[in-house]
Amino acid sequence: MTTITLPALPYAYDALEPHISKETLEFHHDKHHQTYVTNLNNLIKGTDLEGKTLEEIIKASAGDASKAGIFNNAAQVWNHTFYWNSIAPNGGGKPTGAIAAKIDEAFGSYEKFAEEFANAATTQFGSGWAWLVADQVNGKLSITKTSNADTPLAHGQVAVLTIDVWEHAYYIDYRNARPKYISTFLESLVNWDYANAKLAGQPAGVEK
Ligand code: MN3
Repeated sequence: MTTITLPALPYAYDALEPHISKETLEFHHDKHHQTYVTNLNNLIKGTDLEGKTLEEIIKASAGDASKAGIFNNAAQVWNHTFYWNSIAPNGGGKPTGAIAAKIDEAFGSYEKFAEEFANAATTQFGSGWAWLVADQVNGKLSITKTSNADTPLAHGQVAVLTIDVWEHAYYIDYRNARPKYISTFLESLVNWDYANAKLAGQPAGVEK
């Protein structure tokens, strides 16, 4: 039976230094992300969700209290793969491509977008994620934040970009300074090529 697997990081473990260390990526990918994959496979084993795609598992378990453990682990697998692709070496700064115009249209300017995104990521109380999402129908961009494992995929939104604001994402490199991690994400890490691909609906991700 097919199981859910952990995708390799799309770059070397030291590729994001000095912004995100090799040590952080080794813990975050090889330990945290792997644990969600392992837990999910254990939870779906022998159930009707075994053999389904990750997206099918997330949608089938969202909002079902009896499947909360499955949803939490499945969504965390998906969210983390999305996050690895949302960042890249030599990333960050102003967007290029189609998303630049869409951001101006939705927020007024890149600076206004950056301010709102940073604000959402900073004010997500406790563990969670901040997202740039597109409306499934009209494609309009907006910013949202989700708690713990929750994901735009469970709310009919198209994810375009995400930042993980669980403490394990930044504590080794930034200690408690979440705002510094967020500003570094925006200035030096955002993968606008990936965001453009998600916006265009291209299957550029490996989160499936
Ligand atoms: Mn994480």
